[in-house]
Amino acid sequence: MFESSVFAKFDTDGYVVVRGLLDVELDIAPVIREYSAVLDRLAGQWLAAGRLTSTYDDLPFCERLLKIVIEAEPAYDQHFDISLPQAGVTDNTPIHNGPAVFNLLRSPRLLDAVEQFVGPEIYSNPVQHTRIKLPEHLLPAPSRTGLTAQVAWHQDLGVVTDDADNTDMLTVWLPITRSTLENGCMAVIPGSHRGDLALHCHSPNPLTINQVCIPESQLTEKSVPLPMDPGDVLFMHRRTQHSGLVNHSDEIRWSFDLRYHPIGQPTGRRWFPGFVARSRSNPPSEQVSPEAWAESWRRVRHELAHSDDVAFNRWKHGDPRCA
Ligand SMILES: O=C(O)CCC(=O)C(=O)O
Ligand SMILES: [Fe+2]
Repeated sequence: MFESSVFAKFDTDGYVVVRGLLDVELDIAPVIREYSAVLDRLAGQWLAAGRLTSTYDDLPFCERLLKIVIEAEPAYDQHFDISLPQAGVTDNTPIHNGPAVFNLLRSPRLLDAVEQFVGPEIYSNPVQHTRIKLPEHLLPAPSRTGLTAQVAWHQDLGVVTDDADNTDMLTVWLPITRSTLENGCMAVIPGSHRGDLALHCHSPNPLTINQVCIPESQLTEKSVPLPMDPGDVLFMHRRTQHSGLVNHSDEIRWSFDLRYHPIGQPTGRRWFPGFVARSRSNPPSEQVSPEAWAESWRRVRHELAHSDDVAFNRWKHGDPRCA
């Protein structure tokens, strides 16, 4: 059980970092191994397509990815992400839903912690990503997205549809590599969760707190950067204002962001598949099969590929307030 100071910090500031919560060997190392295999496959394909001169298979994951992206300039983020994009999905849209990722989402260490925030009936919300960010000065333009570059100020409640306004959604952010002030750690505005949901606009990033409502200088002034090491976990309220800083370093900054809430509450992204991560009242309802989880994403991919694009958020393009 966490000490009461953890919840006091969360209630007052809208976030709390718990150090060393995860087991690096059990929770994180298998994910890196799994992604190394993904990169191995991609490197082979890009070599065969003449985009690479070598597969660089003697390098560890981060150094290898860096070399490959600089040389081949691929749109690499979607090959690694654990969710689908919000538009343009086809039957061939890449997505990675491997067993090591599934085990991370269901890590008993993680769920024991989440349970203390959201209770014993835990749903894994499908708003989930991995962000593998290259140094921004080395990031080729075709590879630059919200998953690979800085993330502007926003509230996570702003990225879901309004049916989830009362969902007790908890954001869980965890680094796979160390995240530092220099390489673009997370930054938060303490206490901002006590305010309302601010107007979000579609630029400069998709879904950014409107600069007229809250000027960026005001956010930056109150911003608290959160350097974290692998094993540390950040828990964040759905209205906490936060951003992912620019990676000014020469190293990769890699993280996962996940969300959980009580079973039965709207996810705010109804087209995507979540799952029962833990149910103390009905254990057989828990999703325990990594294959079934991966299959649920493939099924949705197929459905979206054969239907019109659906609206994923509450903010309209061209809102006059965003001009
Ligand atoms: O990792 C980042 O840069 C941003 C992540 C984020 O916005 C989140 O976890 O909600
Ligand atoms: Fe966020």
